Amino acid sequence: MPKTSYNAENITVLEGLEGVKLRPSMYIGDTSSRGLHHLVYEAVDNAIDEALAGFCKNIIVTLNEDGSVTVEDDGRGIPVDIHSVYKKSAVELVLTKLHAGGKFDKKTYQVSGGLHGVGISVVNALSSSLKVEVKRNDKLYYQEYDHGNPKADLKVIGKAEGTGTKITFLPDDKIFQEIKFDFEILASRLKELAYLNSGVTIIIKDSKKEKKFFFEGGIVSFVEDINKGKNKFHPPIYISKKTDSTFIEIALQYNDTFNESIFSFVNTINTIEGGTHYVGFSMALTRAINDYIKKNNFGESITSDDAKEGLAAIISLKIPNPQFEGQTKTRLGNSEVKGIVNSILYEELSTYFEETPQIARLIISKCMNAAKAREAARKARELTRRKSSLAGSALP
Ligand code: 0RA
Repeated sequence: MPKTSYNAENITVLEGLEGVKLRPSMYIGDTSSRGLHHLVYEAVDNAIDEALAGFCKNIIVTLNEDGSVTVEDDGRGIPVDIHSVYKKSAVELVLTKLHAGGKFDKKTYQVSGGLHGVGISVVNALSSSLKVEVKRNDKLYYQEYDHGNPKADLKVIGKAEGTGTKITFLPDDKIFQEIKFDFEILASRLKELAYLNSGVTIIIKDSKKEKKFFFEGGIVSFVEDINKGKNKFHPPIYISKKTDSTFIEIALQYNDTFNESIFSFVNTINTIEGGTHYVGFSMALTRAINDYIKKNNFGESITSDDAKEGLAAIISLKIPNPQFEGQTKTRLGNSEVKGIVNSILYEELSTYFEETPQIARLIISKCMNAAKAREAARKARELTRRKSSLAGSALP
């Protein structure tokens, strides 16, 4: 029964986590393996936020023998001071209150990379046990939770060097269909995060193996890796633009295959269904190439499919209010983004073509070959159709 003595804040705190337990899918998508792994991403996102703010260099994810996971970072450490209204440590508020990030120093585009961005309290609510250690003020602080409920207040348990946060949690087997983590699933997402946050080292390990991801070159390294072992036409082209609230980065490099390998991310979320940023990218690429063809009287114009043949590219955006649409909420809907990406890429690419005509010619002849092949394939198809329609009457 609800107690009438609770004030408004208390109710938010208490009901917050109960709501998460009642409807976990609303917060983490589902309670299958996908949702389970999302717990780790949510915990890692908090560390990534510290890295984006410039305070964290290393993140270590450990899959423990008992089935729990530890996420450790060398950021500032979750604040430990007692909140004047709640009379609880900031650590406890961050772990028990939805959206209690309290990071007022964050730039607007530095929104959480988590699919839902709900914070570490959701991980706590969905864990049968969670332990947090914070290194701050040369002290080591500790607190433990049981199904999201603190077993005791945060307390000092020793001295510490440096700063950081270490969270160990065991997912609740009453909530998740299975609670076994897959090393490779986690590793591939952590690798992606390391590409998208250059300079941050992310390690994943269990009792048998360890993988370390660090990419000084960020998305340029990403493109280089996609093109590893393939013939390249030019060094990767890197374009970046920062405005007040948005940050756009694009890396691209053509190879001699016929496949398109374009990956797009918004606030580190892989937008596999594409969206306005991808449309803007395609438009700018095609327009810059067609302009160059026309200007130099090279011949017929190409289509956007021709422009993307043999192209490896990463589009990474950091924007304040992403609108995710589609079946899996991985298509960017923000209409303004199309024009922004289109104009930035068009301008930068046109300049690049002007400044490096030898590379421009290589890229353009590759695209014009794609156009020729497409035209030849169309003609061949038409010819076969004509033949088979003539032969059709002769069928038994
Ligand atoms: C609130 C405020 C500050 C940092 C954090 C939370 C924080 C949370 C997590 C979760 C995992 N690792 C974390 N690291 C930091 C800002 C602290 C300050 O102003 O000193």
